[in-house]
Amino acid sequence: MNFQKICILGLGYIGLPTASTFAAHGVHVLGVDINPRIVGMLQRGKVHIHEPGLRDIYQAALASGNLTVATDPQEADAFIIAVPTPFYDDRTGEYEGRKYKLADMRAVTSAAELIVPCLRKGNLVVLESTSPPRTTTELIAPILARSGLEPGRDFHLAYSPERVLPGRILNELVENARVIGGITPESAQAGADLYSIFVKGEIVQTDATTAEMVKLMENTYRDINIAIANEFARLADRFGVDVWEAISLANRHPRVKILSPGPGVGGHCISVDPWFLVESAPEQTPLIYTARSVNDAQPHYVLQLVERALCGPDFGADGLRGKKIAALGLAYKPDVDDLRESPTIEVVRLLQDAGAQVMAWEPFKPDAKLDRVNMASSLEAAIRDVDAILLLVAHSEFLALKPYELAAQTRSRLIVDSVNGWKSPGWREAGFQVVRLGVGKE
Ligand code: SAJ
Repeated sequence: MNFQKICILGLGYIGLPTASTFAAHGVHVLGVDINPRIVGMLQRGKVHIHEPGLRDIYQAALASGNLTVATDPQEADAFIIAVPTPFYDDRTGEYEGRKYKLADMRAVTSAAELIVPCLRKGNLVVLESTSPPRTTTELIAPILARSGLEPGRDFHLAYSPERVLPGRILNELVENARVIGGITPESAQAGADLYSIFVKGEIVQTDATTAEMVKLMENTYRDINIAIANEFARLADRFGVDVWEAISLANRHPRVKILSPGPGVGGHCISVDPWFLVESAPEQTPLIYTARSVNDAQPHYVLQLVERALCGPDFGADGLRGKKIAALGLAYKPDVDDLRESPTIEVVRLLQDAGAQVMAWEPFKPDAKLDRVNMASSLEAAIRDVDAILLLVAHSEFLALKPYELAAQTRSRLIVDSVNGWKSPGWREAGFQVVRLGVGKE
C-alpha cells in the first residue's frame, strides 16, 4: 500500500513522537487531539511533554510542512489511534472478594467514532492504544462498520502495540521489533507497509487479538517480576540481608534476571495493563492480581520504612506527627517528567496522612499542581529544615549530588533511600544515617 497522508488521533507520549517520525520520513501527517489547549500549543511550536529529542523532531516536522495539527480528523490513507486507555477511578469489578480495576475505553471509542465520517474504501485503520483482548474485533470494527464499509473487506484494520520505553521513545520507535496484528492477513500486510516507512526493527505479522495479548503479556510479565523483587526486599529487611547485593549475586546465574525493588510501580503502562487481563478473565488471573496488589502496596511499605527510620521500631500511630520530610522525586521513574500513576505521589500522601509535613521536589515538573502535595520551589528549599530526606526516584541529578554539599544545606542527618540511589560510603562519611529499602543490615 502507498501512504501519502495519514491521520494520527491522540497527540500524547505515543501519538506525537509517531506523528513527528512519520513526517520526518516525508509522509503528510495530520495530528489530531481533542484538547484545544494542546493543539494550540503544538501549533505554536511548543511541545507539551518532556521526552528527549521530541521537541527538535517535532519542530522540524512542523517547519517542513509535513505535519499539521488540528482538533478534527480529515480523510487520509491511514488512521492511527493512539489515545489513552486508563481505568475508571470510580468503578471496579469484583471476583471472589478480589476487587479489580476496569478499563475506561471511552477515548478509544470516541476516536473510532471520529474516524467514521472520514473513512473511505481501501483505507487502513490501526489501533495502537493498549487495550483488553478482542478490542479491535469487538469494539473498533463494529464502530467503523457504521460507515457502511465492511472491516477487512472494504478497509484494513489492525492492532499494533506500542512498546517504546519513555525516555527512549524516539530511538525505540524506530529500532524496536514491531508486531502488527490484522483482522485479516491483508490488514496485517497493510499495517506492515505503513510502519516499514520508518521502522528498522523486524516487523512481525499476526492476528489482531494475538497482538493485543502480546502487549499485555509483556507488561504483565514485567509487573510480576517487579512484584517479586519487592517481596524479596521485604524478606531481606526481615532477615538482615542487603537485597541489592543478593539480587546482583542471584543475577549471576545464567537464567535469572531479577528486577529492582522500589517504591512501587507507576506510569501509564505497567501499573495499568495487567488489570486489562484481570478484567477480561478474573477467574484465570490470580497471580496477575496478586502481583498488582503487591506492587500497589509498596508505597505503604515505604511509609513503614520512614516510620521505623524516624521513630524507631516501636513507633505508634502518631509517630510521624509534626515530623518534617523532604520527598525527592515525584515522577514514576528516573529522568522522566511523567507523574501519571506515580507511586511516589502516593508515598507523599500517605506520609501526610500519618501526620508528617512533607515538602516535595520534582526537578522535571517543579510547577506540578497536585492535590495534597506541597511542592518546594527548589531542592535547597525542600531539604533545608527537615528531619529526614526521602529519596523516591533515582533521577540522574539526584544521584550526582555530593554528600558533603547536601549535608551543608540541610539540618537533617537522616536519609531514607527507596531506590538504592545513595549507597556510597560517602553519605555516611558526610554524617548521614542512610536507611535503604530492602537492607535489613547496616
Ligand atoms: N520499576 C521497578 N523496578 C524495575 C523496573 C521498573 O520498580 O526493576 C518501576 C519503575 O520505577 C516504574 C514502573 O516500574 O514505576 C514502570 O517502569 P518501566 O521502566 O519498567 O516501564 P514503563 O512503564 O516506562 O514502560 C513499559 C515498557 N514495557 C516493558 O518493558 C515490558 C515499555 O517497553 C512499554 O512500551 C511501555 O511500558 C508501554 O507503553 O506499555
